[in-house]
Amino acid sequence: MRTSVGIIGGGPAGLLLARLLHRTGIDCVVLESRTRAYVEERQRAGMLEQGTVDALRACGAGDRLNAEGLVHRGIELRFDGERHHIDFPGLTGGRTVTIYAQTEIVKDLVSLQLDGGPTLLFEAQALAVDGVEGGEPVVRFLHEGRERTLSCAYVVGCDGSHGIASAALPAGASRAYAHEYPYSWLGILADVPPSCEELIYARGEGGFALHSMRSPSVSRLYLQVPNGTDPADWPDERVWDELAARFAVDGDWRLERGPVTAKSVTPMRSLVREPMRHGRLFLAGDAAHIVPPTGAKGLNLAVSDVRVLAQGFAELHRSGSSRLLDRYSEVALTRVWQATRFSYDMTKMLHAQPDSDAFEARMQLARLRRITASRTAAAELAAHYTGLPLAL
Ligand code: RFL
Ligand code: PHB
Repeated sequence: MRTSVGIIGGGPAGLLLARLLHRTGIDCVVLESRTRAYVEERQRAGMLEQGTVDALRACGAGDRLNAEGLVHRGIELRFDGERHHIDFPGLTGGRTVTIYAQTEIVKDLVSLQLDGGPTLLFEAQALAVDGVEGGEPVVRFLHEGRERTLSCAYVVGCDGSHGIASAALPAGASRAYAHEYPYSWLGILADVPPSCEELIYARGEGGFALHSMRSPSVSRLYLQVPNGTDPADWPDERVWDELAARFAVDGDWRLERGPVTAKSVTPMRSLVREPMRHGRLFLAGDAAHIVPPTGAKGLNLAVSDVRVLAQGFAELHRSGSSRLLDRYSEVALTRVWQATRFSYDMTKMLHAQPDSDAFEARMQLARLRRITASRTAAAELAAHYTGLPLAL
């Protein structure tokens, strides 16, 4: 097989890139190692920045998003038994965020691609990328029981945090900056209407808790748990009791409980690869960087990466100029480092330190009090949460 842009990974980054390239007349092939059902059901992100929503609409993937997405005008910060609303439009000149599950974005993009879009192969596992420093890199992959090759002008690794594309960067060509956090998130999906209208980020007695949602009838909730936690040690009743304790406030508020339909534990880490390109290989999305989910930035960064890349490829296709493509890593990393810093600060501000450092706990409260007392501090949080502009 031969194509202009070989894309490894059919998650949000790979599928959106394929869609954007297709619309500018550039041919590409997407190789996805899992089945269609698996990628469409994988529970992950839910909070979309305005720019992400705009990008999905602009490429024709906005129909269901417009009908089913829940527009949110802020979040609630909960600590010390108090509730504080952060008003996004008021603090950012009108910006909002939207709840629309990653599973639904993937379904929308897959169905557009299978309906006359570029080739998308499921159960096609990339094994290696060869020749990224030469003129025609080749992706070797396994499909239907045999090894095949895809020759490309360029390869984009959109294969997530456990993919193989980053391994094709020769030692010394790119550096990984990483940070591990001493806690994980236990996430549940529950068939119960959300107990809130906005997301609640709570710094509770026993640690962090987040109340999110997927629809007016489905809630998504997370609890900070120690690294290495086995979800089997958290029967549903224990999860609900702990959530209720961490969300407890002075005054009237109740956490509604319902049947739990999914439960999993995710470790938290930050990682940035710099640069995000070597020769004819580009990395985008989680293949290039990981953020802890506290800032809700992972999917949004994947989308902004591929928007930059798609514009670079479009310029090359149109005019033969690689000016923008050559700036990809620099442009993308400017945004990536800001989101990495924001996610890190949100994480450190809201999670209980396992060694219960009393001084650190007071620092967390001082940060939260500043955000709720100062319009400037709140505006800074709102600007990052709703998404910094993408400077192309
Ligand atoms: P993905 O989604 O991991 O997709 C990578 C795809 O590559 C495939 N693959 C391969 N294909 C072929 N050959 C190989 N050798 C391959 N190896 C892997 C995989 O099967 C997969 O289909 O990466 P992508 O596209 O970069 O998208 C990134 C996002 O998925 C991720 O950043 C977000 O889910 C992070 N995230 C959140 N981001 C937000 O912006 N807002 C949120 O509210 C939010 N909440 C979250 C999150 C992530 C979470 N977890 C589970 C990590 C909440 C959680 C709990
Ligand atoms: C989610 O809805 O899954 C979600 C929302 C906000 C976050 C993380 C996850 O910060």
